[in-house]
Amino acid sequence: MKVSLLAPHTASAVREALTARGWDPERSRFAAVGLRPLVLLLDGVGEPEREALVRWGARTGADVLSGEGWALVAAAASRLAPLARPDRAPPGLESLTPELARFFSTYAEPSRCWSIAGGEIALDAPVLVGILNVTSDSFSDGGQFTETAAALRHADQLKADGCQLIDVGGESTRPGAGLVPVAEETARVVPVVRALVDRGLGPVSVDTRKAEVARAALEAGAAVVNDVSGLAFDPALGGVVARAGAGLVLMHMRGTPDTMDGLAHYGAIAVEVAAELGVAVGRATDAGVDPERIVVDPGFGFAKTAEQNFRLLDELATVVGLGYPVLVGPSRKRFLGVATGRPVADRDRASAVACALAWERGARLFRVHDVAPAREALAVARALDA
Ligand code: PMM
Repeated sequence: MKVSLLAPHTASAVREALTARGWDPERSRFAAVGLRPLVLLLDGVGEPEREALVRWGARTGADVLSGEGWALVAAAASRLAPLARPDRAPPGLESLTPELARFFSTYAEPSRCWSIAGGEIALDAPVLVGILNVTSDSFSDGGQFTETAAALRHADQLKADGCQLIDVGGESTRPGAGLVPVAEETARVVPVVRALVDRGLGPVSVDTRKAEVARAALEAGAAVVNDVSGLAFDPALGGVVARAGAGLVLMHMRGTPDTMDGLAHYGAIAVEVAAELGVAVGRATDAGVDPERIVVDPGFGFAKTAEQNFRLLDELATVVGLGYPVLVGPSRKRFLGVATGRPVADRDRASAVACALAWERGARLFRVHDVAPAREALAVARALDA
């Protein structure tokens, strides 16, 4: 007898072992996904359900830890899947099936494309989002691209390096930054958005928290709105996005750039960030935004300490578990400087590594200043599971 340890973090190891032994590919794929371990934390569980879960765990061999109002269940996905099926849910656990069914449907079949105004972006391969800041005080490329001509030259470079979406921002969101008036922000971003679209450098995203700025940018041809406040800043923004049929990035932060550093208090950061993003998704769908147009972002550097950013990066699967495509923006941020000792102008290698680690954990879109190194790092990460 010979023992081989199959790599448990990838479904390919089991799938290939089974197909090599004569199972058909579809059955092998299904079995491989089912064998992967899952740990689900259920909050808001009533006492009868909690007792029923403990009994079910004892019967099936799934691990169940629980306390008042919560339960943590751990087992292979195939063992937990019946809990999500109304026809197979064990007695006493029927009330858990709707939420678990929602989780399992996107776990088994994650979105393969993102709908934006006038088109779609495929998510099978990493999507590079190039940053084009037209602010006078952005922390990383401050003031360099304030002129439209310079912005266009930079956009040409981002495209040549392989980015698929250009994110134009006219308001710095660095810690402590104040508000830019609507007229000034609009005057910064709209000419650049229009010039990019006219030159065929789209699709273009506008990085703004404000409905008026977004409306003007969408009229100028932007296809996506990237809101760092997750629709918490301007109640009118969701409706503007919905009416334009634009894509929407909902980023997590707490407070505003001038108050966020004092709000970096978490018990379990990934679970709390995912829950708060879930609330942002609710704001978007209540405003009429189609779920297929929504992307979520954990908001690295926004109301998080360096240590918390690393925890969140490592536990990104919790955010992916919300069921929406995930965008990450670690580019040149302070936590990468803390780990590497590098100044802001020398963090593109660290940013590329962070992107590759995020891809492994389920992120699909990557907002970066320097596209070329991130694209290479992601090409290597992607080659592992292509
Ligand atoms: N970071 C910044 C600005 N906008 N948008 C999203 N979706 N995610 C981010 O992480 C993010 C963002 C701040 O960085 P910058 O000033 O270098 O653009």
